[in-house]
Amino acid sequence: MDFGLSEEQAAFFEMARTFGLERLAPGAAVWDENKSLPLDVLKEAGSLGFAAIYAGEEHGGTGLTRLDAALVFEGLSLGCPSIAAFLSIHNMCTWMIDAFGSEEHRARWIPKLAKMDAVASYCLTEPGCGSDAAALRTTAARDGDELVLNGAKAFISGAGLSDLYVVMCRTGAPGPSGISAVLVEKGTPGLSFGANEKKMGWNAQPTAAVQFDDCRVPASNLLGVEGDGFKYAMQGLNGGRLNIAACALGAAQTALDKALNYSGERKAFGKTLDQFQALQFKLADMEIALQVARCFLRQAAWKLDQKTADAAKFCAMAKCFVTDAAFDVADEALQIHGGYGYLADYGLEKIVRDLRVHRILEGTNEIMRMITARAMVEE
Ligand code: FAD
Ligand code: 2MC
Repeated sequence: MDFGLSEEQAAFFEMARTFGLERLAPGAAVWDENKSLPLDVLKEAGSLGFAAIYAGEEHGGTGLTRLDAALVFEGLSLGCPSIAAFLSIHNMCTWMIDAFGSEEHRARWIPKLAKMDAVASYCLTEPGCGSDAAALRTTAARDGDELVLNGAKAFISGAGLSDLYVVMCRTGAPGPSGISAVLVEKGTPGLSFGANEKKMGWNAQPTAAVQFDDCRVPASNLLGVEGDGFKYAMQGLNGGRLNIAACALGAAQTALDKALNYSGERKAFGKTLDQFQALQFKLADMEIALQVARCFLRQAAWKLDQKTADAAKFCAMAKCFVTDAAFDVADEALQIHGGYGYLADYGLEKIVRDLRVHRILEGTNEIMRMITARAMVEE
């Protein structure tokens, strides 16, 4: 067993880390405060191959592995988890189109998505169902050569800004097998968006409802096979969950690095904080938690690359463990900064606000436990 990174993987990580620290970190606080997404910076990320990381090379994807992607998202989120996570959702959509789309879909969209000349959103959640995703009610009814969409999606990252929406909707009977995935382009009559939600974190990216009112698209916009959309959505989420975890990991590492530096400078009772054993043990526990999280995440990514039978279970377990551990580390890092941790200038409170939602989206950590337990019972 080789636990080290190959030379190539170390280079990908270094490239992403440098981009995260030099291109994302300096703007992160301002983007958060102004609630603005830096599309120009995202395009730069696209030019490095970070917008279609595990899409095939045929149409301009980068053709890397899930493990490589986990490294890239860890590196980027050292600078800003909100921007890195936005890119991760875009990557999930890009991969779904590359993996399940027709030759026409792939030739049309992958080159643009890979360069961030087009941005994609993933539309599964609805106002009435989030965790129980297979209960979704948005319909796509066939009318000649068209599909007519009606319904609403909630909490859609990138809604209003994105050029392309991968929409999971009902084309058949209740339950997962009646769900299909359909591509809807911005500008299609009948497609509209709610107001940008006011959020605790992830402020650099928009989140809004998406509404379909007799929204007509060509029937050829159906992604893959009718009735297989739920499975595509879940397969997309396997990789998405790894990436969301990787984003939490990178941001928590930044929080830990800040806490270590601060505890070496700040004095109390005549010595620096890092001389108190209680705080040394706290720092040690944080380091242990992140190293365990990193190993576990990379193992899960490796399993997805190898297509092992237990890969989906490992993606769920890693998402749950890593995002919980990363949030706890970020919160402890804030605590080590005392009152200064609570001030925006120190950068800790933003990380805590951003990482809170990693325990909720792409499947709550309760649902990750449910997936794990179901697999255990089946095994
Ligand atoms: P519910 O499903 O109503 O759950 C409420 C609570 O009950 C949770 O704690 C949940 O864990 C718990 N619960 C539910 N069922 C069970 C059970 N069986 N056992 C134990 N506990 C249970 N969705 C998209 O499709 N695309 C996006 O781009 C997207 N972006 C998002 C961005 C943000 C900022 C946020 C906040 C959400 C986003 N989501 C997106 C939606 C997100 O995936 C859902 O919020 C999430 O899946 C939970 O669904 P829900 O909010 O409806 O909660
Ligand atoms: N990988 C591959 N296939 C999967 C899968 C996975 N992770 N999960 C389910 N499937 C398949 C499953 O094998 C089954 O296929 P088949 O009929 O061939 O046996 C089919 O999908 C239906 O699965 P279930 O019978 O398990 O469906 P059920 O409704 O009981 O439960 C559950 C599905 C709870 C696991 C799913 O609804 C879920 O993951 N809920 C959480 C929703 C979620 O993650 N939302 C995230 C929205 S995106 C977001 O937040 C962003 C920020 C982008």
